[in-house]
Amino acid sequence: METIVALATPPGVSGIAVVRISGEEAIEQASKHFSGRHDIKTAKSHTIHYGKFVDNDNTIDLVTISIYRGPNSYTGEDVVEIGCHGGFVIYEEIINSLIKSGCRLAKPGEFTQRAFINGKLDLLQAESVADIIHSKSIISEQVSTRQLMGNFTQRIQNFKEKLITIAGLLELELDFSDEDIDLINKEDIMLMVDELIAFNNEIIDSFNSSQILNNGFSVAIVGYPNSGKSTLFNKLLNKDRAIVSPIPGTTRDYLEEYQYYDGVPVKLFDTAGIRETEDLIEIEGIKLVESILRQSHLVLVINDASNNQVFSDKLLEELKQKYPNKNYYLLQNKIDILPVNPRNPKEIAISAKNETNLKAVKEIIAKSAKESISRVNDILVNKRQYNLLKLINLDLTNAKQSIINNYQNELIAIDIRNAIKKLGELTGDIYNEEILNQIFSSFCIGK
Ligand SMILES: Nc1nc2c(ncn2[C@@H]2O[C@H](COP(=O)(O)OP(=O)(O)OP(=O)(O)O)[C@@H](O)[C@H]2O)c(=O)[nH]1
Ligand SMILES: [Mg+2]
Repeated sequence: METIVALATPPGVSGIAVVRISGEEAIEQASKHFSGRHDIKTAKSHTIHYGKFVDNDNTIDLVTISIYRGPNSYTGEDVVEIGCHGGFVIYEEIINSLIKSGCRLAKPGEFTQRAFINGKLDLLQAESVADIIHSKSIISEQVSTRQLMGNFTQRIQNFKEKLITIAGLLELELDFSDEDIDLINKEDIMLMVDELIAFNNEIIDSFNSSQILNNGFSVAIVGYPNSGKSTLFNKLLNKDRAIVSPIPGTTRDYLEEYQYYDGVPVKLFDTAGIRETEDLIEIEGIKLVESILRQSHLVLVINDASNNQVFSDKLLEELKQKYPNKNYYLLQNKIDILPVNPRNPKEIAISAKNETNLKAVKEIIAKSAKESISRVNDILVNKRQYNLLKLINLDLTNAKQSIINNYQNELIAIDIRNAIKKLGELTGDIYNEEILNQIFSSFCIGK
């Protein structure tokens, strides 16, 4: 394996930065550039050395060098971590000197990929490294950390062992098929398969929650022009982010901002007012509203109640028709001009401008966001895992159907074997180059 090098910390101004080297020649390469009290070539594993990092006769920086000898390192290979000063210049010079003397710049995720290949992490754990690095919320960070410690893998392994037992018994029974021996009761298989499907569904459900934890719970503010969408957006964010004006059609593009509600990241959208218009830019903006509605979890329809209370009822009905399965609230705005009585619990009277009753709006966002992640349990899955789990469930459902139809053991066993194979792909017991590249390319360089 070639010896690879990359910056392991984010680039930028900081107290220290860490350059990581991994591979057979890691220690040798580092020693070529190190001048300190000891020769690091003979240094023991897990020791730190202070000295100069030099390139030819130039001192680049005063550094600390941490030595990890394989297999007791992150990647399982010899690893050297160089602690240097932050900023944009020093680490680049250090990396360039190392490349000049024979290291290669690491590809995104290559350190973690090597850790996986050397058996330091399984695939689920490797993927959760990416999730931890990218996680936008504390809750998702905690779940990914648990996953890194192997919780999910353990549950999946149990799952797999049960299936292997079933498949084994079914196949064994085939050998005795002349003798009419029942090694395994079909009803017992049904029960086990049902249990596994339920477990599987639980994980599949948590996918949606994990999407929300990683990408945010989306809340769209929509309505006719001039209803007060941008005013509400600004008040919720506590800053003048969007332009507010009495001219209808002020917001053309959409605006998007993150905010935390009870630890859940919420993505708030301000959108262009919906109306018939000849204005081309406005038409484009209105088209964008549709794409935002599609990805939203909660939709706040703002009505200008000073027009009248039922003014936006038609719009609300149309949206519900077009985008069902979303949570809708109708906010009656501008009650400072004309007070209204809400007609149902999904209608709230506010004045965005005077901040009247904004607390109720915030509570709705917080409550919906919180509910949306209640399915997370202990398991976070990503798109690859989610797709595999769905396919596994299909195999299991087929197996179940074969039992119901009283098909031969052979046919039932085939579906169960298929499910077992996919479970192997899930944990990475079975993998191919393509899957690996796809997973690790989503990492950043240096991870
Ligand atoms: N009296 C009163 N005026 C409000 C209230 N909320 C917003 N307005 C006013 O209504 C006008 C339109 O507000 P915006 O927030 O720009 O409305 P919008 O829905 O974003 O409008 P478009 O971007 O054009 O679709 C502005 O003059 C606001 O000051 C309110 O609660 N009470
Ligand atoms: Mg606006």
